[in-house]
Amino acid sequence: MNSVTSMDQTARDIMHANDKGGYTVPTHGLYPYQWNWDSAFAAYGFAQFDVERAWVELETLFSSQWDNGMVPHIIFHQQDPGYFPGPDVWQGTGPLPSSGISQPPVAATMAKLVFDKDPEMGRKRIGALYDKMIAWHQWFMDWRLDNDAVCITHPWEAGRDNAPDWDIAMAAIEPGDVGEYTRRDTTHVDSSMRPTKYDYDRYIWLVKRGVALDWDDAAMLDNTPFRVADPTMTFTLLRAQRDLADFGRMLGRDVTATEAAIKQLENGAKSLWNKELASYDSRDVNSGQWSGAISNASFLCWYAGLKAPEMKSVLNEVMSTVKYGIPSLDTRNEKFDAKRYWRGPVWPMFNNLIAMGLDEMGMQEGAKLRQSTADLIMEHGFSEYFDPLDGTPAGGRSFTWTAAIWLGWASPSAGAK
Ligand code: 2M8
Repeated sequence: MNSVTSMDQTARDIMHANDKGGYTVPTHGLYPYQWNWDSAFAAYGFAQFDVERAWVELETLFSSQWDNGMVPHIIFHQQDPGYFPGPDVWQGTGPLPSSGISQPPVAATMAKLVFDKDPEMGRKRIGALYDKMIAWHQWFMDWRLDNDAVCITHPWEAGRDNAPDWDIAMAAIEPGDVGEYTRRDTTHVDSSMRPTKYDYDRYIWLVKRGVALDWDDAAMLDNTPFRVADPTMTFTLLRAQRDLADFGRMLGRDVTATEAAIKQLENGAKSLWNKELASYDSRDVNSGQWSGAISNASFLCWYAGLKAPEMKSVLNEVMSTVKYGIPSLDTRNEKFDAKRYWRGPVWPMFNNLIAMGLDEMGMQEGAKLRQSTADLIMEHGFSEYFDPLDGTPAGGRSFTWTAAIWLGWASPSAGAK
């Protein structure tokens, strides 16, 4: 067993090794670019020992913002042949080479945690970022709502790429004309831990469609081959709007619009309640069907500031079926696959978000989840994700967000620094 001190040092070493100067890659090889929500977690990790570097991470992320307010999910600062699809496929239309979709907006929430580490420095840095965050959040409100819940237009947008949540919407796509392409991910990681070719054909088809429409929001909304109302997006945006409103009040800004957005998203959360499943769930907008999946995103309700008492027993039931944390899919679901990416494995950064909400609601499960995540990382290392039943590490190794949440939350020394 490793000591806490040596684990803390290893986590810092991983953050340094993945630091490309101004931005951090999730892990070398598999993900050689800057990813949106990975970077927000990286800022949180850096803030534990270098607050200045943490702000730079967020500032670099927002330097990729498009004119329409969108902050892309990947920023291709320099070409790397190890990843597909790269900038030539995506053809983003922003100031830097980028993808054409976004990712769960956790940046404002992570900025708040960074701010708290050094409020004096934070007051100097948050002003410019605040306006950019307002524009980004507004872009979601303008282009992504269905019944006031936030939708995704590509599975990669939710960050839970191959989750069963999208199975119905994916099945409705016929990617006949997708053409030849070569995946790179399966040269880095065993294919049993990654999405299938069926998934990738549809991922690439959707990218090509976006390119053909020049990533124009209105044109994309005109006809929506893939549109799913998603708890990840809805809950993270709701939480981020609350944190942004706090920043706004501190800065003496008018926060009326943000407060209205919070009300709207609270309403949207209601439209994600699947009565039959007795859980928050994803809803396919085109068919109106529920996915029927209790995922780790279902448990972001508390993080979003909702009381959600009815989710407590669901949480305890799901947690009782695994050794570590919260699986990305309820083990009792027939689609549960312990090592396949977002269809079963446990993701430490997701546990961190869920536990933030549990702690804030005064629920004891937050401490339990932190302990189980700490055990998982102590025993099995800093991998991208893990088998929730036995802890087998999966996906990429020396992973930025796992190191970051270790430093900020899971480590027994976190909070004591
Ligand atoms: C995974 O997604 C990328 C595409 O965005 C991929 O598989 O190529 C997801 O786990 C996503 O949530 C994450 O941000 C990204 C980098 O860690 O990898």
